[in-house]
Amino acid sequence: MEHQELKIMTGKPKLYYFDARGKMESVRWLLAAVGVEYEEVLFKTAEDFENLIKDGNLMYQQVPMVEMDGMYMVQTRAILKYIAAKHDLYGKDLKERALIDIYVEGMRDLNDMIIYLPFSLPEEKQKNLNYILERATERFFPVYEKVLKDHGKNYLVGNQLSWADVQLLEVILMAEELKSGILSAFPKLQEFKARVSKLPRIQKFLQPGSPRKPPVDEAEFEISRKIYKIDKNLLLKHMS
Ligand SMILES: N[C@@H](CCC(=O)N[C@@H](CS)C(=O)NCC(=O)O)C(=O)O
Repeated sequence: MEHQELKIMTGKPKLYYFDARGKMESVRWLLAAVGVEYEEVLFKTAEDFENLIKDGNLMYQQVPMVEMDGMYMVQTRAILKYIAAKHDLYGKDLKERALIDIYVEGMRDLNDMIIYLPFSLPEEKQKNLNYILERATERFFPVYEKVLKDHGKNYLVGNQLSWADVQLLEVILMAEELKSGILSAFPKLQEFKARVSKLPRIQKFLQPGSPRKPPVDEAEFEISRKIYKIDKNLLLKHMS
C-alpha cells in the first residue's frame, strides 16, 4: 500500500479516457502547454469502461479521470482549473481569474457544441453545423477579437499566457476543421493563432505523433456510442 501511494504521488499524471478527443482533449492541450508529460489509459470497449468503474475511483462513474498528485480527479472543469492554477496559467488575482473563467466558459460552450455535432440526427447534421458556424462567427469569436484589439496585447489576460489562450487556440483549430476560412473576418485571431502556435510546447503538441487526437470520425463515434451505451434515439435533435 505504501509503495502504491508513493507511486501515485510521484508518477506522471495518468489520463483515463477512450481513444479520442472528447472532453479529455482540453486536458491534453493544457498539460502540453505547461510541459507536463503524462501517461494515458485509453480504453476501447464497454467492458474496459465497466472495469474502470468497478475499480471504484470514478466518483460519478464518468470520465475524464486524471490520476495526479495523489488524487483521482474527475469533472473536466475541475481538472483543468487545477492544472491551470498549479502551473500559473490562471491569472495573478481574483479579477484576472474571473476573466479567464468568463472567456473559457464561452470557449467551452463552443467546444461542446463541436464535440456533440457527431451525435446529431443525420437529417439535422447540416443544420447543426450551420448553427455552430454562426455562433462561432457571430457570438464567440467577435468577443476574443475585440479583447485582443482593444488591449493590443499578445494574450487575452494579463499580457501573459493563460489557460484562456490555450483553450482559444484549441477551439479555433476545431472550428477551422469545420470550415477552413472561418477566421477570415478576424485578423487579430489570425495573428493570435500564428503566435501561440509557435510557442515551443504548443508547436510540439501540434506536430504529428504528439498525443493530440484527430477529429472524431464515424468509426470512433460508433465506438463511443457503444462504450457509453448511447441509444440511437438519444441523438440530438436541435442543437439550438
Ligand atoms: N460533467 C462531466 C461529464 C463527464 C461525461 O459526460 N463523461 C462521459 C464521457 S465523455 C461519460 O463518462 N459518460 C458515461 C456516463 O455518463 O455514464 C465532466 O465534464 O467531466
